Amino acid sequence: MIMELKKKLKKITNILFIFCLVGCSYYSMAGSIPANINNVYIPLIQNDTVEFEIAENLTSKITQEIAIQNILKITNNEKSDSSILGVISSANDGPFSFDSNEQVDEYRFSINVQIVWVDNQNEKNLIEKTFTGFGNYSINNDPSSDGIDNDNDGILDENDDDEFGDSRELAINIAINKIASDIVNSILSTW
Ligand SMILES: [Ca+2]
Ligand SMILES: [Ca+2]
Repeated sequence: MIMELKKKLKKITNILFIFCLVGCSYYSMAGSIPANINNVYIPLIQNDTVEFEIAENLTSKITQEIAIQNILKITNNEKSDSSILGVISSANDGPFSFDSNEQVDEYRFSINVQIVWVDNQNEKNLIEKTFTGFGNYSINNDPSSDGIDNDNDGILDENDDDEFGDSRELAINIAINKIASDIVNSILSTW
């Protein structure tokens, strides 16, 4: 009787083992993060534009988002499992819409950044993509009363806790936050 039970248990264990094997290989085929990637090194993003401090702010925002989401361990060691490397290729700031007197009503600040997430051991790019972020603002009015949905979230002016402060600075931060969250979502979608 006991022998029979042991045999049964062994059978179940074997089945579970096979399930695990199938399961694990299924996930790797579905394009999960390679098992060798546990941490990420994020050096200062290169800034090919004249816009001051955006590279510093974007680098720290990406680092912060990854830490908050707890996806990968952040390391300062270049010999990491993976690295996120970026180049801000453009930062444009220009008229976006005009009023009936042909005066600029709305400006748009937009940033383009090329990002690669590299698997250092296999020298393979896990993500290679250009990310874009923008924020709209008025130079005549405060973000909380400019009639512009500055961060494009569907909530306007005084109803939106995020719409306050220096209008151009806000637009830049909105663009940076959007890019950082899109990068983190891209990493998550490779899971
Ligand atoms: Ca808003
Ligand atoms: Ca506003």
